[in-house]
Amino acid sequence: MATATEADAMRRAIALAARALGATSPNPVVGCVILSPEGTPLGEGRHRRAGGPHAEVEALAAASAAGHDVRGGTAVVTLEPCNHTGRTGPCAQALIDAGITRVVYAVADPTDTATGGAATLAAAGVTTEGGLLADEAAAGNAAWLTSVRLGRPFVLWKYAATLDGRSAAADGTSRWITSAASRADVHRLRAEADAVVVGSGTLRADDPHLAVRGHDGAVQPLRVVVDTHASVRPGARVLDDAAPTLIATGKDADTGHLPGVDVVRLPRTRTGLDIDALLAELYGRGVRSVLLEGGPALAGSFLAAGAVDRVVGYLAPALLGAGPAALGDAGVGTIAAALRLEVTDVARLGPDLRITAVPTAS
Ligand code: AOF
Ligand code: ZN
Repeated sequence: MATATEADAMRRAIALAARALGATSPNPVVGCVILSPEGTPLGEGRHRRAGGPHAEVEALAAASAAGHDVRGGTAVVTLEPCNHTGRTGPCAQALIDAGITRVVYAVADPTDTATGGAATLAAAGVTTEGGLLADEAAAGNAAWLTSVRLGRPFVLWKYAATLDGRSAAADGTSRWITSAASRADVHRLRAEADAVVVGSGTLRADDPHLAVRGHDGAVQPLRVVVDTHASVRPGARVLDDAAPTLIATGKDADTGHLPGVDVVRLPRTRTGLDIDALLAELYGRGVRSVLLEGGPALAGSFLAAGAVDRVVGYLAPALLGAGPAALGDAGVGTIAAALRLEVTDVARLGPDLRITAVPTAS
């Protein structure tokens, strides 16, 4: 059984891991705390970016830099220590070499490449215990774990609407439906995502910038415009150099007006570009989490393709009575086919409500 001290250390490790959200793709976020045999924290670390040291190695280095002897100590880590030599060496072996005699982890490593760390540790005589605060740690790594399971990026669809579900007024104006608090929260979602995806209609209507503001050190997400006919203007704000940008367009689109812009050509479907092909392209580029920011037609295509894993709606206490709905055609023709969701969180942000929901398994 894990001790209360180890549970506290795991909470700390989960918090450390969360700081790296949005910076580690295609890798998970991982945090680690090294405890002395008496339960005193000796060093802590997190995996900061792919190619960099794993959390365990950073924590061991921190303990050693502080002059601590970790022999006989315990490593508390949010993910089962890896067993492979990838861009860095295997953490299981690093812990064994350092003289760690107990390892408590939250979630098993689900990848074929890295799995097996717990068995390696046990074979070397290290006590191992998995599953401590597993739900909390898995929630912190939800995007990465989902991407490993599905072989495509995790997709979060975010929208802002009035209480009657409209995302713009009848004349097309939409600045600002939700409060500054809600908009700041969206910047956090962007900072945590590897890519931000919008459709060309949103680009035409709002000329959004889509870069992250107010998060020092955040890795800028890849800005992706789904633009079947390559209608983006060369001066669009999304094309500036604040963050990388990818224009996804149809096989036959003319992109002569976009020299130097990163363009990918994808197959078309009846309603637009092939969403599965888009997600496969992004996955191949290392994207593990996508923030889908609209508009209504693109969100409908993603939902119709079964490619939304979480919905975050910002609802402002305002009514419009006319104007475009937050969601366009998602292939639902009758009430029995409604896309049913389960609400996982409700929060108040300034005057607004933020509702988080996940599709129910059908
Ligand atoms: C750990 N601790 O901090 C991380 C782990 O790209 P590489 O070579 O660094 O390996 C990445 C894989 O290792 C990743 O897919 C996941 O299975 C595991 N990540 N493991 O013990 C860490 N980041
Ligand atoms: Zn590792």
